[in-house]
Amino acid sequence: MHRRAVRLFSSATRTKQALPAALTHALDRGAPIDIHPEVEEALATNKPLVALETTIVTHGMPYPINLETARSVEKNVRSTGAIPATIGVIDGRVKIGLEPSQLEYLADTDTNTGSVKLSRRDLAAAIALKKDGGTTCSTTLILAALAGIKVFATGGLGGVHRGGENSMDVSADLQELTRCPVALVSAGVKSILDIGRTLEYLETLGVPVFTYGKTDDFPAFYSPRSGFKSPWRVNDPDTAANVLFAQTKLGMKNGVLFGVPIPESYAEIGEDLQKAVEQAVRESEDNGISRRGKEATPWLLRRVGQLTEGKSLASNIALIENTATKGGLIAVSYAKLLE
Ligand code: PSU
Ligand code: MN
Repeated sequence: MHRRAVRLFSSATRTKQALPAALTHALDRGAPIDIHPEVEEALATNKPLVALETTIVTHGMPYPINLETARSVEKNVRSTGAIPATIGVIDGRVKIGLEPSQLEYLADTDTNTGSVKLSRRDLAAAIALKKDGGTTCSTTLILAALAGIKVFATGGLGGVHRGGENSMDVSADLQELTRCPVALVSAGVKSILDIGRTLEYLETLGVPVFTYGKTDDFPAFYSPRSGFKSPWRVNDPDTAANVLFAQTKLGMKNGVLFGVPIPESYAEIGEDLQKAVEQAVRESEDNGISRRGKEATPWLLRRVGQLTEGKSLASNIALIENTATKGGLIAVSYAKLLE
């Protein structure tokens, strides 16, 4: 308790002036946010930062692979010259940038079984009830935007679930992209979803969608190509950064989605994984999981893992390591535009 008070005090006197205004105001209102010193320094000096989510750690992968992946994703961000800011909630406090021990704590789902999957609707509850939680894309977008972090790398964005036209199961991630001026770099949306309807919905919301790569095909998570076309394509970090900068200059408040295809060497296995995905989706409809809201995605990911004897996990790791690198490069390019 004493240490926390000292840290807040020192940040108030040292660099708070240089932090983004929205974040400063939140801290002034007493928002329970702890900013990692390295992230704080990067924010104050306009160094490139990449936000990373933690639902993939708490609900997306088994321990200890989740921890190893989170670490290697941070390493890939660093390899580009950018600084990772892994975001999560511990004991009701928002962490922007996790200490290694905090990442380990959230990842160890064998011991720490109480972490909540935190979407926008859950954030205030988790803070008030002093919970631990992994932030989904939606909550990570909110907190990245609050902190002025312009790039967020992840594996798969949520979207319109299969049968979503009846169940209305549409991830809050999509809506959040209309509110947060952040580039979300992902391997597309998960193939457990209805990719066509997800793209239609993003069009309705006015969210720009790009394939970041050599084809127009929007990526399908485990597969580089979904069969659906992206409205736009870029193939280098400077152009991606220019898109984001154009939005900034216009004062637009929405995000941008960059879909980075999984490396081509995973294309063949992707086709096998897709068969398991179809089976898992059928099972979830039969056993009612598809109607259980936030439980659906973690259940489907786990089931695809079982059906493919872990092969889906290898692809999942490869694609998120890849988006982390691309996200880092975009963040570095964006920071140069601000010089
Ligand atoms: N993709 C993964 N693993 C995950 C997720 C996506 O490979 O754990 C998480 C992301 O955090 C995403 C969330 O924001 O699932 C979407 O959940 P829902 O469909 O309930 O909105
Ligand atoms: Mn949902």
